[in-house]
Amino acid sequence: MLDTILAIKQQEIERLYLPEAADVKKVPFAESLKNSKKIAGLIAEVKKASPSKGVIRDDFNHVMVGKQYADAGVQAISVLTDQHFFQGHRDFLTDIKKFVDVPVMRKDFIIDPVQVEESKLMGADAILLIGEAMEPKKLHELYLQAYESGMEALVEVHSEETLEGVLKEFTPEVLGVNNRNLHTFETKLEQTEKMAKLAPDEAFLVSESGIFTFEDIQKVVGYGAGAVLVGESLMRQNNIKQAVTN
Ligand code: IGP
Repeated sequence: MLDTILAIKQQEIERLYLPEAADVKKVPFAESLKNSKKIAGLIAEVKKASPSKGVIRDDFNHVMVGKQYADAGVQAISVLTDQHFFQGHRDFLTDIKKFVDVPVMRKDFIIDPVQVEESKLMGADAILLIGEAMEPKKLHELYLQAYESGMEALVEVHSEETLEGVLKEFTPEVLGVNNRNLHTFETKLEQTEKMAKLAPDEAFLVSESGIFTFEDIQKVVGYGAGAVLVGESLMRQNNIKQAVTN
């Protein structure tokens, strides 16, 4: 699946045109996650659909969801901007960013410098970089480009092998463990435990995917996660604010 996604991304990159710069103010991402007073920081994801589940919410409105997350006091908002597989759009991020004060991260398959530039123009405070999508050296280059252009990055890995490769090259400030395998969609929270054992203490750990209950949060925090990234289970709530507060 990941290979198919990346092949389509490559085609999109070839015909990409850059948007006009959004007039927004940068908000610190890592700092917001680290300063959470709750058991873990929360990155809430604006996710209309996914390749494994299809459309998650029929009455989806990206600005409404983003505002509700911000009102509920989440530490950051992740916006899926991939159109082809997740039914997102880059305008979703720009629109949401205008209405909220919390940091907004762009969730997409970023594999080329032009997409980093695009993210900056869209108004993103942070971008996702996926370890499984490219060689560690390239990942590091895009990571540095993000910070040089005033953004931050969440570096995500799924497997031990990928993490080891990344750590040989550099130590990301914020390290995400995707509990879901992007090739098979199999999701196991224990993936966070495995990666936590390999991760250096300086990397702030985020556990991503497959988190549905408070017990799930307690579990990954026990493994060493300082924050969680939650999409589907929040998107299915009738009352998002209440769900976040609980
Ligand atoms: C959210 P979930 O199971 O809570 O909906 O997962 C998020 O972790 C998931 O959307 C995700 C993702 C990704 C999507 C993690 N890494 C990379 C696209 C690309």
